[in-house]
Amino acid sequence: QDIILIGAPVDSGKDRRGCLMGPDAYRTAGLAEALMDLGHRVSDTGNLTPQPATPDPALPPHVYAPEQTAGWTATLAEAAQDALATGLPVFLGGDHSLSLGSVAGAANHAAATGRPQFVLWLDAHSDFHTPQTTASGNLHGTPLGYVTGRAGFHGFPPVAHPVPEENICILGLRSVDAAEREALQATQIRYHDMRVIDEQGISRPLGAFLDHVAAQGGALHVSLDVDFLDPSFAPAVGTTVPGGATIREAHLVMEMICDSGLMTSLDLVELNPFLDDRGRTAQVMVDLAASALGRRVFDRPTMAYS
Ligand code: DIR
Ligand code: MN
Ligand code: MN
Ligand code: MN
Repeated sequence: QDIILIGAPVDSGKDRRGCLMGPDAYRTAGLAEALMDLGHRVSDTGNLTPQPATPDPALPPHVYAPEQTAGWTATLAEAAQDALATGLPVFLGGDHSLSLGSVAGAANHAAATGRPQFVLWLDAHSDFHTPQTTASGNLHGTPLGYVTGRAGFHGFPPVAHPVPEENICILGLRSVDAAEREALQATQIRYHDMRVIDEQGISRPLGAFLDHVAAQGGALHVSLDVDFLDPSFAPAVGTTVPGGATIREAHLVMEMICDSGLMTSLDLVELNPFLDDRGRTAQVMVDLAASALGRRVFDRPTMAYS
């Protein structure tokens, strides 16, 4: 497969800094080499920079850095659409506000090729806010609100092809505020919190969703937030929430995605290398990406985790 690594050092989606170092942490942890070892052709386009954008006075004043994120959204939507014409883009974040652009661009490409767009959201949070409903003012909590076409994103590029709610599956939830929960419950989004995963195993809800995507002939965008994982082995994220996916649950998700053959684009988001412990979170994210793109348990190279 042709894999295109796209550096997206987005750091405007929340006020805690550090995600801008994410792309280089993935490079340092050997992402390109891991994917080449699996037989892929890998290119690295380097890091993008955001288009200039102007602030929109209709946004609530507590929203953090909206014009930077609006600029990133425009840049990333174009980059996603362009890359999908030639391969499978992997967005090296950057915080989760990069997915306003990566998912919107993927949906544009899918529409142009006559396929429905599906999204798998692996996250402790549902990220379904709008600039009007966010209490924190942090736009990394809004990408699913944006790509489903919710109102209130003043100053952001219009969403040409909103992703239908019923085409979205969220796995890993364990931090959803009241406003978001109410909004989510009124939608067709398939969301599964950690309790469901504890009770049923992660393969059941995921398998049902992947079957659905396959039956619809869909394109699948996967968005992997570091905080989907338990902070005991993935500490490098600003919004750790205890009780996350285990390393095996996360690899199983990636292996099932690989087996499905459905993934057309991937985000690796919210890694904050400033908070990491000798690079181990970056390494886990690289290993998960490798599982999604063909690495198997039994031919995993012998690695020394110190
Ligand atoms: C939180 C943060 N729900 C907010 N969201 C995060 O600020 O609205 N998403 N961290 O992954
Ligand atoms: Mn997120
Ligand atoms: Mn999260
Ligand atoms: Mn407006």
